[in-house]
Amino acid sequence: MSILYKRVFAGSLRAQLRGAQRLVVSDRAGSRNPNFIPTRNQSGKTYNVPPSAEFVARVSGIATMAKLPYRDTAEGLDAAFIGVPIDTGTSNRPGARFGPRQIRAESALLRAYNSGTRAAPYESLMVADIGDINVNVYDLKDTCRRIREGYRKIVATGCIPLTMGEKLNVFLNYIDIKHGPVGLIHVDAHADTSDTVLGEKIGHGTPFRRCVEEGLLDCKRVVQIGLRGTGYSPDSYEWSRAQGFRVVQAEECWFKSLAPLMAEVRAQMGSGPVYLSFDIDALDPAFAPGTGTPEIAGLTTIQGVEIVRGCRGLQLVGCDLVEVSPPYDTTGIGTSRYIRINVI
Ligand SMILES: [Mn+2]
Repeated sequence: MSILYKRVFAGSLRAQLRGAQRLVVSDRAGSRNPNFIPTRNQSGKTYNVPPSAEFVARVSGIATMAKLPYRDTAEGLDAAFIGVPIDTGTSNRPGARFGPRQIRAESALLRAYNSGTRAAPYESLMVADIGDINVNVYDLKDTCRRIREGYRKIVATGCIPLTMGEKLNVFLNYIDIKHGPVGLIHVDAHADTSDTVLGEKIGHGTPFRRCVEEGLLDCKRVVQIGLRGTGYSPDSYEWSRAQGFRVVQAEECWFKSLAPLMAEVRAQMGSGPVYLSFDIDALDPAFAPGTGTPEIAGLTTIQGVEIVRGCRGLQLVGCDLVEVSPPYDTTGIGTSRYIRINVI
């Protein structure tokens, strides 16, 4: 062990121990890079870094997302995890209201660096967990109002929301306030473009129809990937194509890498603002059974990761990963939640 390494390691360990004493997290507590000074350029603040499980037991502390600090405001953050624990809009099996809480619990397994991509998110972004929208489990319309109110405040700070919850069109409402119509990368087994379901305009099968009606999407910069299964007509995706969306059905994804597709998607999105909406049921239920409307013959986990990595370089203004329903993940190892937190 070199003297330099000893010094660095000792410094890191002291930081780790400070984190350990506080049990939740400490700024810089996870850094192992001797030259890393985690300051945020805009504000001069240090970055939030989760404590490394080498020094702070994963099972200790409060179960925030990725063991990041909890903040009650998005002020000063570049990005923030936020939960929308609701499943009142589901058409089939409920349970997604438990998704955000369970994902947070299982996110304790995340580490600070990705060895495959060399990604080091805590060295370039100020991130925290800002808790949940206080939803109304009895009233979906009131929940949408509460989401709008909450997200407007987040957007006003310049923070990018990383949402966990149920899919609703309201997430794109807030983005429109700041950016105008956005490009959309929608990864899902379902197009979610129904007009009404049981006479209702708001549900988890209608969000992108509403988004188009409200002018929230730059329709030439919309792609839907992984669509499959039975529908209400021979071509369930006709309406999407008529709007100018690119539709990539699951059959086009079978047996192949999606890296070439994502190169085309990046060209389609260009330099404009893009929203990424990832429904966990895009993945095959063999990988992610914990969801309300599973469809067979879906994407693999590898393809899911290729899609996320293929978004590198885009101007992402918001992301969500939705429809995780822990009660249907009976494997006991939290497969779908684990996949989800890694995708995030
Ligand atoms: Mn879906």
